[in-house]
Amino acid sequence: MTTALPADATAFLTDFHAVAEIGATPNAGVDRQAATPEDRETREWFRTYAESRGWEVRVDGIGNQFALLNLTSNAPYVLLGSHLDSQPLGGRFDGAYGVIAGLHAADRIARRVSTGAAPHAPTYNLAVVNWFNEEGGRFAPSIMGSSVFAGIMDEAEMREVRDLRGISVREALESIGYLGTDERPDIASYAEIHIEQGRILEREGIPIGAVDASWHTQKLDIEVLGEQSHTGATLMSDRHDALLGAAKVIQRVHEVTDLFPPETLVSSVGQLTLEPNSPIVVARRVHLVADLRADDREVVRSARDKILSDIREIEAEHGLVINARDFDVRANQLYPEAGLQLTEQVADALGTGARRIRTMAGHDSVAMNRIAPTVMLFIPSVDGVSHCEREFSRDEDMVTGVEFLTEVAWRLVHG
Ligand code: HGY
Ligand code: MN
Ligand code: MN
Ligand code: MN
Repeated sequence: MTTALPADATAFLTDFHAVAEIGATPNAGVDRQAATPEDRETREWFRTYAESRGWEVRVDGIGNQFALLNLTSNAPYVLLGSHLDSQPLGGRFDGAYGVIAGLHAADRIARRVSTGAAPHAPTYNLAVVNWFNEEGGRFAPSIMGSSVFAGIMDEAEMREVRDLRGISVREALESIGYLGTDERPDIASYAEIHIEQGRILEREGIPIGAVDASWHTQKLDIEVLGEQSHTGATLMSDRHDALLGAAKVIQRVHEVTDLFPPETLVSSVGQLTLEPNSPIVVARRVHLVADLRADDREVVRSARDKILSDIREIEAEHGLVINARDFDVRANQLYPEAGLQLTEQVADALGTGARRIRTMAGHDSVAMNRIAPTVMLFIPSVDGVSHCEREFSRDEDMVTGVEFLTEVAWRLVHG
């Protein structure tokens, strides 16, 4: 007989599984790309949750959505959050877990404050955010909303970024009614909880990860230009085949990665578009994006340099023009020691244990860590998979994470 979960835990799981139904895909994933109708539906869910508790909801100029709880007058906000947008055919936990956990942590704190459980009057107010377009699947670069908020990216410029169909961020946000004008809240500190998307916590049986550093990541945005011609009538010696060139670029990215010790550098080309994309036409143009990541920025830099010099060889061999540019570059960074020690104190208080861990995945905390004291927490991922329908985290780990985030936020609010 399973022991009954506390009411708070049941309430969280009910909300989490309800949101997972929005944009649900056949094999338990979700497809809720930025500024799509599915994204709008989760935003409506977020707004209803907040407004039903009397919290103020704001939307800023790049679609970031905030729920504000005023616990004390004239004070900045402890901000909890993550993102509700997903990858195409993505997982239902990535991002969404952290937003719903943030809302439930805020709800528990609001109830504690209203019942006088606070050791003293809160020092700060509390807010929860659903960041716009963390995933960058539809609109690149990724981590867009929080990077604009942190002043790392320019709002006007990001609003004009277009998807593969030529729709701009501005047009897409207008179409779902989320191109806001509201003032952004002042932030005292930021805390985010997220699935690990790796295997370490699961393998070690530890329920909480304290993120102490993020990997260096960048993309290479590559355009291969050849010459369109007939796949039958054109002599092989006359062909300038952009897709053949692109295939060799993809192979070289992988071969360069293999030059480094295993798992030192990770890379993949996950996006490719082809023109004109006809079976009897030699391709004129291919656009592809290579993702390069390493703990050590020098590894990424030397791999990038090697790939660029190999591209020159492929260009000459096939009579192509290949343009490659650095894109979405995020320097590796450390998370503050104070936040790690706070996490370890909460782990002691709750008896959960925690271990320090680096993140290879990008997160909104990577942007927020540039402007505010930041705490980043992980919960285990089953099999370490993510950005796929198979992504999974266990209810008990999610429940532990919400309780943990609540304690972290409680201490931050009474800082
Ligand atoms: O870049 C990342 O790893 C994140 O999923 N956007
Ligand atoms: Mn994420
Ligand atoms: Mn993701
Ligand atoms: Mn040949």
